[in-house]
Order: sequence, then structure tokens, then C-alpha cells
Amino acid sequence: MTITFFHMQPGPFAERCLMALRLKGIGFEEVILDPTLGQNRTPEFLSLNPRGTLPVLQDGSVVVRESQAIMFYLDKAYSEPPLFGTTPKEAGAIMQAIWDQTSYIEPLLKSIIGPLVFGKGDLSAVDAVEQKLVTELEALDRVLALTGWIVGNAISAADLSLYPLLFAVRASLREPAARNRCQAVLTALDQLPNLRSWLQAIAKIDGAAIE
Ligand SMILES: N[C@@H](CCC(=O)N[C@@H](CS)C(=O)NCC(=O)O)C(=O)O
Repeated sequence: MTITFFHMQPGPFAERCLMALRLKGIGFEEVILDPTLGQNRTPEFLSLNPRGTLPVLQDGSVVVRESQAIMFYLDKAYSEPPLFGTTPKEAGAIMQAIWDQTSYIEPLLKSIIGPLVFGKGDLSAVDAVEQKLVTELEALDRVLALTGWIVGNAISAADLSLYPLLFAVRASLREPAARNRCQAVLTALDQLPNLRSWLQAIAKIDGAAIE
């Protein structure tokens, strides 16, 4: 059965699913759509996803949207390596970490990614999230001190969920367009020791390099 993965570039949400596909060694075809050309608003695409958002995964007759749901589907359909734990305790901890990120960290990251990666929103608003985000990153660094991973002893969906957003924030804050805003976040990402090792470990697993 052919898997087709619809996404856009850049796409930190899609990257979660691409990493899951690569980690599990699942073959797939990519369809890259350009929202600026309305390619995610065609009748064909809206018949797959009425909301028109990307990413979307099609696996035979199964269509899944929302990056977290796509990771979960892939884990149920293609079990190795497990991304949502192997015990109820691990599964609960992974879901808890994901919802914690979604509720408290993702909104802060989005206010940086919006203006700097997608050119949407007000760049000056990033100042308001700087200290809150540093506090969250310091807490994450303490979690990572235990095993090097967000939950348990191996990479999981909790790591895949957060990594692409932090990677995008780190890269965008290094660009001249950031105009030196939020540099305390960049310093935290570069200098908190466990966070830095985690970023490097995931980049290595995913075949990328991080400076
Ligand atoms: N919660 C969704 C977020 C998806 C999302 O915001 N996708 C953006 C790209 S990163 C998108 O589709 N933008 C184009 C549009 O909405 O027209 C997920 O995790 O998949």
C-alpha cells in the first residue's frame, strides 16, 4: 500500500511526522503543496482535509490530519520502534508531556515561528514570551538531565513533537531578520547542557547536523 504525505516547506509540524516515518523506516511519497498558491484549498485537497491544513497522511483508504494524530496512527500501524511507549505508564507519561508542550510551550514558540518563519504576526510580540520561554527551557533541561530523553530511556513522540519547533526557533533567531530579539532564548538553546545534547542527539538520529 502506498503512503502519501502531503506537507509544505518549511513545516515544523510536518517534520514531526517525517521524523516518525524515517525512524520507522516506512517508505512514502511526498507531495509538497504551496499554500501561497492556494494548493491546499483545491477541491481535491479539501476532500482529504476540509480544514485545508498541512500535514496530511494518506495510507491506502486511511486519511489522517493533525501532526500528533499522524504520529499516533503511524505508531499503531507500524509498531517498531515504539514512539508512544511500551507500557501504560510510559504511554501516559508521553501523552502528558505532549499535552504539556501543546498547552504551555507551543503557544510561546508559535509567537516566534509566526513572524520569523511564516511572516505572520508581530515581531515585537516575541519580546513578551522571552522570559517565559527561557523558564520552560530551563525546566526541560532539568527533565533531560535524567535520561537524555523527555520520557524514559529512548526517543519517543514527546521528543519528536517538540524538537522541530525548537529547531525552527533556534534557526530563525540566528537570522538577521530576528534583529537580535529573544537572544536569551537562543542562549538557552545553545548553552543549557542537557538541552544542547538532546538537540544534537536527535539531529544525529535523524541524519542531520546541528552547529
Ligand atoms: N495543529 C496542526 C497545525 C497545522 C498547521 O498549522 N499547518 C500550517 C502549516 S505549518 C498550515 O497548514 N498552513 C496553511 C494554511 O492553513 O492555509 C498540526 O499539528 O498538524
